[in-house]
Amino acid sequence: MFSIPRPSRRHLLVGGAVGALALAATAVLPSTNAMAATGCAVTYTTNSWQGGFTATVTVKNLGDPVNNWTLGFSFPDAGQRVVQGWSATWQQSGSAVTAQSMSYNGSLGTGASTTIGFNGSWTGANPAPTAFTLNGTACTGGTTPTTPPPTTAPPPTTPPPTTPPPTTPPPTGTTPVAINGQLRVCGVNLCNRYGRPIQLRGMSSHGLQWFANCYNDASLDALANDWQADLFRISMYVQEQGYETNPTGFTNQVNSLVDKAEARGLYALIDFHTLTPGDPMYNLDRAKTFFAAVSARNAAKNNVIYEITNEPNGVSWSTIRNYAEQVIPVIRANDPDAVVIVGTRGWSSLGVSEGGNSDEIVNNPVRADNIMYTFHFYAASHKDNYRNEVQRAASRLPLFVTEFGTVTYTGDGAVDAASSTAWLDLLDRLKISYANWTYSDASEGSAAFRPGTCAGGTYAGTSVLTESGNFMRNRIRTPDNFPTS
Ligand code: IDC
Repeated sequence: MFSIPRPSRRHLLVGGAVGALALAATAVLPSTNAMAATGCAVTYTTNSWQGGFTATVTVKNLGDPVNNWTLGFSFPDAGQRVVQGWSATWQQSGSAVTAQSMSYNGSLGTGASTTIGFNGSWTGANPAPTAFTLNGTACTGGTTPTTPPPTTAPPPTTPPPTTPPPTTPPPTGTTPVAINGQLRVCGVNLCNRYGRPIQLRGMSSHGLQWFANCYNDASLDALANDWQADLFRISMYVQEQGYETNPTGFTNQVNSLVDKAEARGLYALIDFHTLTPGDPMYNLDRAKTFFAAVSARNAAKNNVIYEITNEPNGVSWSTIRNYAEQVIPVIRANDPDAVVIVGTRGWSSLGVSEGGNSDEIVNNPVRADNIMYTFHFYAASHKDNYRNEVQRAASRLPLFVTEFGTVTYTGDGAVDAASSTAWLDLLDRLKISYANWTYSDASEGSAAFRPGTCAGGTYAGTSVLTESGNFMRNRIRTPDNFPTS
């Protein structure tokens, strides 16, 4: 399917809670450097490519409980740099690196662990650091390891294993997230970890409050494998019996779907689905609470994109912008490198449905980096004048079609195949990412599955699909050809 170089992946386990763990790790990964320690154990894993890498660092506290902590290590090569970190405050001076805990992950009980990470760059070579400290205490046992160093022969009573114990296989490297990694906005495009523009194609859930039974392992397997999608939009309505009625329950439901997407290498678009009332300020406090929770919980993942308001309507662009400038910092405090998408005026029509156009955004953009703007359309209702505005705006603003339908704006009616094709051809040409409304079995023309499909539990193949579902599966299944260098 994809031809890509397998990312080089190195594992290093430094320190172990007990000698047996250290020995087991040594047996599994002969090149690792494992020594016992009393204070802490650190796992440092990188995904590296020419000139860059992503490091995932798990810190386990083996000493007394701490309320805040600083991890320290030195890069072995002078050309290694931390570029942007997450889940900690990262600093580098010469080759010395420190990562200071955040408010939400500072407390680490005895035996507790937390995962932090960073994107880095390298020039000469990219070896893993070999020594770590936690609040100044060495995690390695230093020069007096309490278990024999790896070169010491095991005692004769302990024969070396004849076959290595099972290990967690590295990612195969063929899923959308494995290939593209952490995304970021570059110019007007969404770019992958190689800094190259990509287009993500996928499906939106329906309201989680109504169609929870459509989102499970089988349906997400079908989306990833049968549909070959890149993206799953998680539509969490705020009103209409949504988030406002049970913040904790809906937050947990969203997080669990983020995990299911991650397990399949899909990007997860977290949609704070405001609709009525149309003023996002009505939900400002809820948005801050919700996004603080999901961004802290998912900060270390590289598959999450945040959509902070679905379809503002009946409000000015300056109100939407004000909302965005209050919600984005809440996300950035926890997850500084994630892409954030901002809804636009007139049901995310760039203002067109309320008599405006994208100039109001270009002239008064949201003051934040790494953001995109939402455009939505329903193909049977929105045609050439909308397409012309998207084409005009696309050279000036990073756009993301987080929702569209093949039918009318009611979500129902017949598929307009001609207009849908014109739209998707345009989005493909401009490399604008999209999610189709909906991956559900709602009794309406926009739903991909026939009514009753979710109760039946079979999602793959075409026999369960509506006309819209069939149209979308055919569009989404074509190869992505993501750039790999
Ligand atoms: C529609 C659903 C429909 C539901 C209605 C109200 O398809 O079943 O009764 O919402 O909650 C949007 C919205 C999206 C709408 C969709 C179709 O983002 O929530 O879903 N639509 O009307 N904007 C334009 C169209």
